[in-house]
Amino acid sequence: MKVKAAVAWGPKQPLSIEEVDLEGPKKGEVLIKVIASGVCHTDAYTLSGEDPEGLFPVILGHEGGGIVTEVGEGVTTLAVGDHVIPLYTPECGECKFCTSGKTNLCQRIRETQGRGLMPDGTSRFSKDGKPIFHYMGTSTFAEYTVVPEIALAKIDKSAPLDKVCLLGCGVTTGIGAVLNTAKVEEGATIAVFGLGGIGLSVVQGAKMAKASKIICIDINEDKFEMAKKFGATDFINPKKYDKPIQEVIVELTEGGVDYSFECIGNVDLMRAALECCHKGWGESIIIGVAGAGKEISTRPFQLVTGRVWRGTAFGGVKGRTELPGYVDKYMSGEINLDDLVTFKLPLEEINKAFDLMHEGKSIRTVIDF
Ligand code: NAD
Ligand code: DAO
Ligand code: ZN
Ligand code: ZN
Repeated sequence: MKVKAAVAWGPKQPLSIEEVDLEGPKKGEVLIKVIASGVCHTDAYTLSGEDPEGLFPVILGHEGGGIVTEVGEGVTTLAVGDHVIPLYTPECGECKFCTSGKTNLCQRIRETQGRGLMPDGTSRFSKDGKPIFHYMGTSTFAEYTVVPEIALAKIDKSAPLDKVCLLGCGVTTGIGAVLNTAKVEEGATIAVFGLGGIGLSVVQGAKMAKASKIICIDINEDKFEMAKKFGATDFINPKKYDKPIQEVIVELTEGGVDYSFECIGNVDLMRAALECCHKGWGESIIIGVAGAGKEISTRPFQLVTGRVWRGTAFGGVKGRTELPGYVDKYMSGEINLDDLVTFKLPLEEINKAFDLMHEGKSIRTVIDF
């Protein structure tokens, strides 16, 4: 079929809206009509050329919501008409990773997904006979997309897809990092570095966990008002200090925070986030994705003296099992998505969504198909 899609022909180029060919779903795959898709910093990161796994030409997008329109051979858990959220971290339920009980990083289709292909090693998208790569197994910047069955979470049909699409990445990542990865307890103190969609969702998660102090660090002070709305208690603009920001936070908290979260992708701030943690028990969670070739460093004594460094992908959330519950929490008012949608744009204006992100004017722009 012919579908309209935003194609990234190469790094640093604007996305090009065109009609591309999309083959129907093969064995174990599902065709979905994309209803909405958020634009995440990770899409911009791959488009920038900084992503070592970045492939071109590609159809980006990984924060979508859609409706099943066709199922391939052997698909048993989804049917036409089901509402779904695509998962860049799939859940087969059977691989060594899924059955470990220790991680959400299902590896069943990791190798082909990393090569921008469906599990059989080919792409469903093409233009003039030349293949276009899939992105993170999801490619939601297209009117229709093909996704493996194990990479789709079936959700409540009454949930608005133009809101719950944000649960396909940013919001789940932030809340999951707090509840699943850090397991923040009531009364804990928190520092959040970066107040984009991810950082604000960490703030939201910290509030849900009943953290006592939620300190936000960002160089764009416009973000502080929204963070306050989500439950943040203290605000720091590092540009206003002439000493390392970890020192400022340690002083403010009488020894450091219980948990910190890096939501930017800056290795210097990853160090600051670790070093602002309390001696003996403070844990720092890396969420931000750093540029190709970047490395983190600290004095090993920081770890010897009890600080812990961890990372998280998709907030440690197992998508097929746990995401429907996140949607239900939105429907019951326990998760706020509405305030995070700062702009809605048609696919034709998707490049504006990237501009708004780079200008620091948006939290999330949702593409409304
Ligand atoms: P965003 O661009 O919307 O937000 C980043 C925020 O960081 C902005 O508010 C910006 O002002 C702030 N910032 C930038 N430089 C700063 C500095 N030097 N000091 C303080 N603040 C600074 O991005 P986002 O969509 O929220 O994504 C954040 C990061 O999380 C990205 O690296 C993204 O790739 C990553 N990410 C990771 C996962 C995961 O599963 N681990 C999932 C989604 C996104
Ligand atoms: O299993 O090796 C693996 C890779 C899993 C991919 C997880 C990606 C998480 C960070 C990227 C940002 C998400 C948009
Ligand atoms: Zn994302
Ligand atoms: Zn698995």
